[in-house]
Amino acid sequence: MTVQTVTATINGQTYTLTLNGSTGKYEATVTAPTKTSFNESGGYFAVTVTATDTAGNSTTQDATNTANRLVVKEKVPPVISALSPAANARMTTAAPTITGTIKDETNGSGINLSSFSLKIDGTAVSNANITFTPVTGGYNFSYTASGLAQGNHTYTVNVSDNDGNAATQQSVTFVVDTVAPTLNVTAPVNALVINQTNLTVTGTTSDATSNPTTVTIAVNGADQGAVTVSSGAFSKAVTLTAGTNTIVVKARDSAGLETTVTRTVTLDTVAPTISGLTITPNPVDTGATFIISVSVTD
Ligand SMILES: [Ca+2]
Ligand SMILES: [Ca+2]
Repeated sequence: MTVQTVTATINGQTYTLTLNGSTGKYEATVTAPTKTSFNESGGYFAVTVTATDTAGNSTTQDATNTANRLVVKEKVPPVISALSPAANARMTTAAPTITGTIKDETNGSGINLSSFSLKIDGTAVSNANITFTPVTGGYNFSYTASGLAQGNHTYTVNVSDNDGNAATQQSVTFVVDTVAPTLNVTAPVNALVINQTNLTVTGTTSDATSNPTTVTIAVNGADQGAVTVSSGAFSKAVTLTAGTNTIVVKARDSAGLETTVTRTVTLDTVAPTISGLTITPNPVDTGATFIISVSVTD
């Protein structure tokens, strides 16, 4: 008999195959579905071919035949986003938590978790130690590092989708700084007693990891305004009030860690008073002793 029609149905679309005279085969050039087959049952689109002869007999071959399975891959890579710590962030813990989001596009093949890679300073973290929380289109991930040394650290994140598209690798360098700055207040010494209203507070500060440091000075709770720190040295003139003055000097590194030094300075501008002086006896015999007695208050 004579073949009348040959059709192929793929993803709900039916195509007519035409006879290629040179090969003797029925052929069609078909545009692939616009979505991945990854999410289809079995991971493929069934290609159902039906041949009908002029007598009306027809035969159908479906995807139980493995050759009738069309695999379609999407080409859009997943995206790594919302990474923390951010670039140049200063973490005041040696055990920062690294978090981020990995998502594939809507109707994409989805994140292939087994492809996920987190490296810290080039050392891979076992995925078994990473928490993955499903979100639409992918996952949030979270890993708490431990024992990181002071200074720079770089983590890199890689992931692919189920169709093998690799995300653009993300690499972030941050800083661990758990050490407060040094602060040496060279003047005044503690418990200084002076009779000058003006006092210069001087000192030095430094930080091994997060220079520059900033310095603030408060006298009796009143901030004294900007303090210039040059090569770690600072000097600030302040005005004392009579009596006890509490001077609080704070050094703060760029990670936000603070060191505080408190000095107590007493301002006394009032001279002592002398009263009630007596000389006994007076007059006194030559060569004899006498006693001077005086009241002095301050
Ligand atoms: Ca994709
Ligand atoms: Ca520091």
